[in-house]
Amino acid sequence: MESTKGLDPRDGALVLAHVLFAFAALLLGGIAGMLQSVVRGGAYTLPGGIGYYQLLTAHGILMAIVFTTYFIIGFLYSGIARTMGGTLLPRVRRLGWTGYALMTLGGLFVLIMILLDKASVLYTFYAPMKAAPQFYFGLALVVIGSWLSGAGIFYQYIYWRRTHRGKLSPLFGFMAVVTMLLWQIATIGVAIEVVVQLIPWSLGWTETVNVMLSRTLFWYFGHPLVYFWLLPTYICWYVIIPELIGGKIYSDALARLSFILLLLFSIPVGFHHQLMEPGISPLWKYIQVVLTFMVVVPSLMTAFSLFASFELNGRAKGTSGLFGWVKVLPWKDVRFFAPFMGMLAFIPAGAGGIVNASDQMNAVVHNTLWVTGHFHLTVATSVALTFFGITYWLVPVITGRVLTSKVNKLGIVQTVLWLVGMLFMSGAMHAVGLLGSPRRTAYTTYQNHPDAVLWMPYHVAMAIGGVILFAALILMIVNVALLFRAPKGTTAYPIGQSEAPEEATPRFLERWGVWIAITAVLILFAYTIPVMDMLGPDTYGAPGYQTW
Ligand code: HAS
Ligand code: CU
Repeated sequence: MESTKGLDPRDGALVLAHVLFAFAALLLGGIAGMLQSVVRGGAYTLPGGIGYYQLLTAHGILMAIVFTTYFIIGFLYSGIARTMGGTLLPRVRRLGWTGYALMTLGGLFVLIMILLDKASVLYTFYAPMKAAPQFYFGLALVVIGSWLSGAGIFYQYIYWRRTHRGKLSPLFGFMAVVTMLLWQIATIGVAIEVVVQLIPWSLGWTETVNVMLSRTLFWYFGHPLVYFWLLPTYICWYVIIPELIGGKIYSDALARLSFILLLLFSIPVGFHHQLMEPGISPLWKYIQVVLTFMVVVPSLMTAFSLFASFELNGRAKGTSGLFGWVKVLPWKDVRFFAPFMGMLAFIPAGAGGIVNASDQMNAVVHNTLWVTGHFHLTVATSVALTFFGITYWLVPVITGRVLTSKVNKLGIVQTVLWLVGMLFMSGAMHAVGLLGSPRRTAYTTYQNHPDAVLWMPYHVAMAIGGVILFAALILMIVNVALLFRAPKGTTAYPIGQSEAPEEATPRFLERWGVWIAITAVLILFAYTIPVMDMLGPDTYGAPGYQTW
């Protein structure tokens, strides 16, 4: 194990640039989110000709794409620097900065087009809604930038392996490689959609677009996208949390196996977002649903592993009984408390996902606010709270400061406020979704239809939640600012140690060629025939629409 001193300042600058950009996006996206919730609650109309869908597009992209991607890349770079060599190789740092520059340039294009109201197509940018070409160019640049950032991570890892022959790679590094591998393979789908279909179409070079194909390519990417958010969250839960509670990683081998399974099964499952769509045969939907249930397994393994780690820690500290271990967890430490609340939220969140994936139940919840409730629990609670938890030690590690007890306390308040806001908002979304209230819809009473009248109290609860969440978000921004004013001191980068010796981890887990090949086979199996159907002679192309 390397020493636990801070980061090389040059690496710290790269990481901080990513993290601060992420929080700027969170602030802007949060303003949009709060406004949406009060508009939908019927309490407010947007000024200055801002459209509801324009705002919703900005919210989705800033939160789901910008906040997550920047935070993740920053966090991964910090961890590979810390665990694989103590500093980034100059070439890796260059790749990181080039990726950052390209993503930022592309992101600015995207944002400007949304602000100009030329791209109110929501974060899934479904065709045949047609945005201005610059919007799609921006997206392509973001993807290319992220590929360079990923390449940096691979390079550092390959160099480490070459200079440490026969040694097991550090768990953090291994997990960072899986995360970026998942991302590189998944983004191929959206890159094809954007470059081959959407750009020529929005430039007017092609008249129509194959909608089924574009949605399929999107969800080929869209599902692994949600695991791209989840894997770094799992890195924190597997690698960082054991150290913060003063315990050990339960099993290095199990952690690696669960990441490999997530790589294999995250991609060939996009149809679970398209269960209600025509044009895909039920057989292939069924097959992808089976694969979806496979991808639940590594999450259950993760839950098991976390419980084991907590329980062993409790036993080592002399607790007994079924829940004795709960008593020795560091409840007053926000670095633990926030991610732990994320884990807790992930239990109902994951259960909701299993509901979504079940075909008959998907017919009930699809396109309703239930789905919005689902992803506000997964990404906006489990993932977001974990990223907040990471921030409380990552920023001090980089700036050479300490987490003061004041910021720690504010952090706990922030977490609780976030949870309360989410309970109102996501809880109401789940409930009203079951009553049929649609997602992606501005305020309307449908001419005072009795159903819509029934929905209104839930929409008001969503708005209350939205306002509480906004207050929590502002507090988070304040906390980040306070971290920069904390007293100087040393903060250790918390990397957990494994219970078992290095030999306990089978080496085949690092046979990347095998895992990539199996991933490719699974993808080809799940997608080849349905995509050939979509390219067949009787497919219909749609012209573009500007619906806003
Ligand atoms: Fe999902 C839609 C199915 C997980 C995000 N999902 C979405 C959308 C997003 C999203 C953003 O099958 C909307 C996309 C859009 O705009 O249309 N989802 C699943 C399934 C899972 C799942 C089966 N989703 C996630 C995660 C996300 C995410 C993770 C983000 C991070 N989802 C769907 C489906 C749809 C969908 C359909 C389409 C719906 C539709 O019709 O449009 C599973 O992978 C979940 C597995 C998770 C578990 C939980 C394990 C629990 C753990 C915590 C342990 C806790 C501890 C603490 C140890 C089985 C690991 C305990 C302590 C104590 C004291 C008790
Ligand atoms: Cu999915």
